[in-house]
Amino acid sequence: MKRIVTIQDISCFGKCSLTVALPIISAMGIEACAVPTAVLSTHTGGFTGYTYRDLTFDIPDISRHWKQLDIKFDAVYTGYLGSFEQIKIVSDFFDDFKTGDNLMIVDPVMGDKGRFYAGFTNEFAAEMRKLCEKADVILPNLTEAALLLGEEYIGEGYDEEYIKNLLMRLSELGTKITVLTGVSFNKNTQGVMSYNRETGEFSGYFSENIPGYFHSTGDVFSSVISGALALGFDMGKSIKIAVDFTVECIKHTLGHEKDHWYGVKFEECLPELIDMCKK
Ligand code: PXL
Repeated sequence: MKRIVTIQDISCFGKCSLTVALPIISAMGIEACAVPTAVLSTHTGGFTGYTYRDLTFDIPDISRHWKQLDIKFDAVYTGYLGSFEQIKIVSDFFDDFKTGDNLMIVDPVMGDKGRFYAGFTNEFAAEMRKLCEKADVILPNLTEAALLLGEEYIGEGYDEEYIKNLLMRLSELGTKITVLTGVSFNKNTQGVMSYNRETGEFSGYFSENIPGYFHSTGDVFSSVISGALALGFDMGKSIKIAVDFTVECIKHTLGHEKDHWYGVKFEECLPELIDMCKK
């Protein structure tokens, strides 16, 4: 049985980060372990008045205990990190648990649609860039890619050459595989493009573009791709499973956006994810 540790916040209400990653990873038949980076009453994407308890300084103690127990992970997957200091501590966590044949996967969660999520700064983005330098796989969206490279966000009207160039420059951070999400060359399709620095190969996988904004779909995608890679699927197949499942979750939420504006109804789609992993 494979084992993943995911490092991100727990937003107690709102369906994102750990409350998405843990059930998805478990459904894929993988042992799911968690390092909570912060406890929030809700996520920050549309709620006001949320509580925030920082757990940065619990992380080294958790790491120390797990090292004593000699616990090993097939993948370490990081998502939303709540503070600048946390990035350095998570970087130490990578040093503690990298074995040479496991995967360090970073979703550099910082923003979307050209804007930072609440509380993030350029200083944070510069530090996140350093964590990406230590990763095997990074999973930025177009906004996060621009923030990592310190350049202007281009949200539409770009072509394949622009995306390939972005991927190559991101991979110069040192990552083996760079997966760029939310890529859309026309209004009917949306998907991801990836670049493998070792083989020099680009690949793309696109599905239908469903208009609207669906919170937490980045966390759904990243959890699934992390699980698929840990299970040993190749990059192409892992991307396909992650895109197809994310689109299923969005379709399942369509028509229920008023009650489920804060996160997609991924739960009822988990049986399909289990099937996708069998094929
Ligand atoms: O889905 C990314 C995410 C994770 N965690 C928290 C967030 C967000 C996005 O808004 O607010 C707390």
